[in-house]
Amino acid sequence: SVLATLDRGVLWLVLNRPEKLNAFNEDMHRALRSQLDRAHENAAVRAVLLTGAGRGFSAGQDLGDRDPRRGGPPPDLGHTLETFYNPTLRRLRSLEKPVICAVNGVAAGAGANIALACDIVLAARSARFIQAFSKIGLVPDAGGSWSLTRILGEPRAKALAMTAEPLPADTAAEWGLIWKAVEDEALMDEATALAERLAAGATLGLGLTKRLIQAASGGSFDAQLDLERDAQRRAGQSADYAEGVAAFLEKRAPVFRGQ
Ligand code: LHQ
Repeated sequence: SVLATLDRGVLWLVLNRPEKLNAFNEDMHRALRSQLDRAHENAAVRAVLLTGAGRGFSAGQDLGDRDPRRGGPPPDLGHTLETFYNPTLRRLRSLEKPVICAVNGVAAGAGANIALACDIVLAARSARFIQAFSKIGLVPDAGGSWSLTRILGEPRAKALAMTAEPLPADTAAEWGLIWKAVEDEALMDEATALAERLAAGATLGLGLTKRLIQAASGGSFDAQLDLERDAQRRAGQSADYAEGVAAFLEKRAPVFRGQ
């Protein structure tokens, strides 16, 4: 249910249940999680590119998985989050490699918020982000209550979450929720070029950059200066830094190895 290919340092992950708009069932969760673990462990993976097969990115939780009409006790969705969603969200954020998301079509519920947890989000102009939870009596999950509020502020976060109105890709870009909206036909070319460029870059430094920027919203200016010092100390000892400076002085293109 997740197609995975490693090409030029980019681990392509394609959510692949197109007949269900790539809604998440347990199988897809396991597959995505194990691929993200692979991305973490394998030094040959220098960037990840996440997208969806077919006309949607992901419709969130597969609502057919637990049909309430079948009866039985109410489900423990907290357990579902703890077991399946939260480890994946934590892995996406803690992975010290750039994760690019190409939102090829509708992204709803947890599907929208998984996209928003990626580092650089490109969306097809026809894509929409829907905080669908309120329509079925649920609350935003998969990190959405955090990312929407941090990025947009309470007024827009609350309106999106309470109304479940679809947010067009262009507006998402205008509001700073994503990096950019691009023409539908150009999405995969742009996302691939970006992922390949980053994968060929000084990825150790990019991983440290990711960690640093994510730490910023939780701390003070003073504490952040300390974190920058520590990260720069580490980056300054990397082979890529030596190569970057040598290439600059020799007026040639650098060859980075992510070390
Ligand atoms: C689907 C789904 C879907 C199954 C489309 N499931 N089949 C929840 C609970 C548990 C634990 C933790 O977390 C969560 C978090 C969540 O993610 S809750 C939110 C779940 N998602 C939604 O409520 C979105 C439901 N889907 C929709 O509102 C629409 O499908 C959207 C707006 C995404 C797309 O609309 P359309 O473009 O009109 O497509 P469609 O509705 O015709 O869907 C195409 C097919 O995909 C259709 O199947 P069919 O056999 O009739 O062709 C849908 O039933 C199926 N599908 N979403 N989440």
